[in-house]
Amino acid sequence: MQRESQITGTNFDFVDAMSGEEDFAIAFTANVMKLHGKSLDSASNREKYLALADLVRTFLSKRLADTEAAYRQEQKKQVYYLSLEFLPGRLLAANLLNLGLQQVCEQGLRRLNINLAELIDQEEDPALGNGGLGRLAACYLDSMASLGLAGHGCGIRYRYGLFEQRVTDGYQREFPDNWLKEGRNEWEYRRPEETMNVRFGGRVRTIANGKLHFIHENYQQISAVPYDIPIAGYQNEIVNTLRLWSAEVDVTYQACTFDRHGKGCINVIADKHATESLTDTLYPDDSVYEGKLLRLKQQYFLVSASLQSILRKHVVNKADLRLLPEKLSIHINDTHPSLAVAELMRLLLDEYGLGWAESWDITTRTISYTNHTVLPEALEKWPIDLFQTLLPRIYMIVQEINERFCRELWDMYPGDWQKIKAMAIIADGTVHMAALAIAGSHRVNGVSAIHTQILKQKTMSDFYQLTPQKFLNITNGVTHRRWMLLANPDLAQLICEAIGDRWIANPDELQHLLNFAHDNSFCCAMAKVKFANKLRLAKYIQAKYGIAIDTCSLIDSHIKRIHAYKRQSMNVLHIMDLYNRILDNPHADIVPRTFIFAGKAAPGYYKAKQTIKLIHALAEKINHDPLVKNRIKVVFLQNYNVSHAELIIPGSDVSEQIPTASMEACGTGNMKFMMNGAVTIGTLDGANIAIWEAVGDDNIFTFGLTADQVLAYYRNGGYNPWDIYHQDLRVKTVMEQLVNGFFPYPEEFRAHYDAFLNQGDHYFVLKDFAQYVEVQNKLANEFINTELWQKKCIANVAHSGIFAGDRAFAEYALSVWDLAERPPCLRQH
Ligand code: NTF
Repeated sequence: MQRESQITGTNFDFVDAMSGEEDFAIAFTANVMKLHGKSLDSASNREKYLALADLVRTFLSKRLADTEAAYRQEQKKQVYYLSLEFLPGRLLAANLLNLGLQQVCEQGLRRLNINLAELIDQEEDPALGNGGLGRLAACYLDSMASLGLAGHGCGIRYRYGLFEQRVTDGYQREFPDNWLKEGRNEWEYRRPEETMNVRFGGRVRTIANGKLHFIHENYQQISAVPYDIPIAGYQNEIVNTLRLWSAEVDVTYQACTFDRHGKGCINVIADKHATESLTDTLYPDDSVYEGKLLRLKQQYFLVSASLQSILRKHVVNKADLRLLPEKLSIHINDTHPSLAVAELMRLLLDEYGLGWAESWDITTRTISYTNHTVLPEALEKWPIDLFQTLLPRIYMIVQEINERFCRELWDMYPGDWQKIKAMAIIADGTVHMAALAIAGSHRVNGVSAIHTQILKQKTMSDFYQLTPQKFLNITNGVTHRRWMLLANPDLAQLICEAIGDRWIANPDELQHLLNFAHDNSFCCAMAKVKFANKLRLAKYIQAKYGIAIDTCSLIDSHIKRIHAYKRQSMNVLHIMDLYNRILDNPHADIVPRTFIFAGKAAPGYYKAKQTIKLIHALAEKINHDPLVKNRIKVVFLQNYNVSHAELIIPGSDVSEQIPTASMEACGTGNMKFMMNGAVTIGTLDGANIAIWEAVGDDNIFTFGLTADQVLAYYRNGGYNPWDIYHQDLRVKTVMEQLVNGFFPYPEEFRAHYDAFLNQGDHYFVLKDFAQYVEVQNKLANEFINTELWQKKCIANVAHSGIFAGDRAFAEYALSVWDLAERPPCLRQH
């Protein structure tokens, strides 16, 4: 009772606090009847969930309308965050928390003998993103609303989300993620009256009568229908929107022609489905660019529909277009929406009749860009012919931008063709999207200090030299409301009891927890919370996979996309080595460990899929070996999503963050583990470095090559992994085990073996292996000293304040979007 009122408060406007639960129960029962024509007794949990979500939506609706009206009246500067991906996670629990309804709802349902947690479990977890980039976008939406800033997401309403992963015999299989089974999502508002039309293909005719006019003809026009998902701020009455666009064709007025084949309306309907397939699926590649026509089409569809509707709203409000940069900001999340630069130019030039210089000035002052990766395979470069055929007018504009840009470069660097070519937006038969994004933005940011440094010194060094004032770093942040209050309510409660609840509004206050590092009763209570979370996780694993895990064991989790640079395979090699130590000495004193893996591999990424197979082969071998005596368990959780992360992170002791240094732009899982008291084992890359700086050497386990060392190796042609093979018996043994029948699949892991030994070990797994094993041993020894370990956990939570999304977002507000008001969490600094 006390706990809930402390961390959620109650803000239920149509009932007073005393009778709230009862009225809630009545309203809920009536809603089940209204929605399903059923009494509560005969309604299924899914039906109850839908009725509850619908009830909660009524609270959101009013606030959504009020927020919109208030913004209009105050003429507040708006931010539009354009992203091809959003991973919002389940919304019911988040909305209850943010609306302050958690307590009244939980208790009202309890009166009806309904367990809220069971209804929460009925919600689909929308998988409209691949991983970190999409989840970050969702965290920022939460922060924008919670800080009371007018920030909205613009994305695509994919009919099917990221594929559902099922593993059979260790092999990943993909199934469509049919998240809109019922045809709609319970949170969204369809707004057909705000439909925009997006044009593809055709040709452009130029007419010169005093001024040049560009007539776009013979194009295919596709309707973009917006669906708005309300995003509630944390107990502040604000509700912003996430606007998702869907490709739709209205055939009501389309005559069916009955030709001699007698097909009639069949053709019309078939065409409708073909056109609408534009927004059917999310591309499942993470950090890899897929040069497919449909992807470019999706990018333009999102950008064009969003910008048309943003400009229309601006003009309807009778605002001057020249004031656009003062009235709104358009942010592009990685290069995927960078067509926004050309589309904004098109709208200003062709639709609103402005001149080039003025349009360019408005565009560059309105748009800003975040880069999220330096991996070359993720850099988008579209072939000219494909680009030009699909977007003829946009291509003309990109050509003009490129010409003017190159002229400027020529003035700066006369004769330096090589430099100009390296920076050109159109070069080598392709359109370079990152170059377009940089040229068209007034701010370009990286997502961690080291990543920004690599952008400045390497990946974008020419651009940095040209316009250093554009570049800045904003280290990512995540919402502690979802990742602490919702995912780990017992920890949140414990913290409130110790230091009060001000940390919820200002996570820097978590520092006060350091005063409790020597307080036995607090340390005990914290250990108890962790144990309860481990138990919850263990129960899930037992129920789902029939694997019993030891809740006293060290739970070590590696959960993220499966990718060679994230080095799940190095984790596997360490577990093999640990196992070998038991085989060599069955009585070896080994700290009991549970290794948890979860993550999807891109369907076309053979080696990543084989890593999943390898993890399963290892689990099969170890989990059933009587010699191991349950001292090691390996578990792979299928179909990793936001909800799984909410379960695994609070129940973990150790957070695996072991990418090849220089490759992980930032990482955000690392922050979520940290704020839940897990200790990081990590390389000095991305935000791991910031975590290390925050917690100090004693509270993190770092190892391996630094980014500078890795980059130096690349410059000098790599290293020879066979040297390590010959020097380190442990490495030799695990390498041989990949191919010598140790696993009952002799040729299955040949690709891994070859990548490590015969192809130069591009990700430096063998190079970092010895140090990794060493810190793993150190970590296990420190884990058994529970007092010492508890202090590490506290230090991690206490120093996690700077990784709150509110801090990151506030930095954007101040340094990128130039929002007039200072967000509250920056006011005190
Ligand atoms: C990801 N980038 C990075 O790989 C992560 O390190 C980072 O934490 C997140 O972005 C969020 O910034 C991508 O997913 C992409 F698409 F850019 F490759």
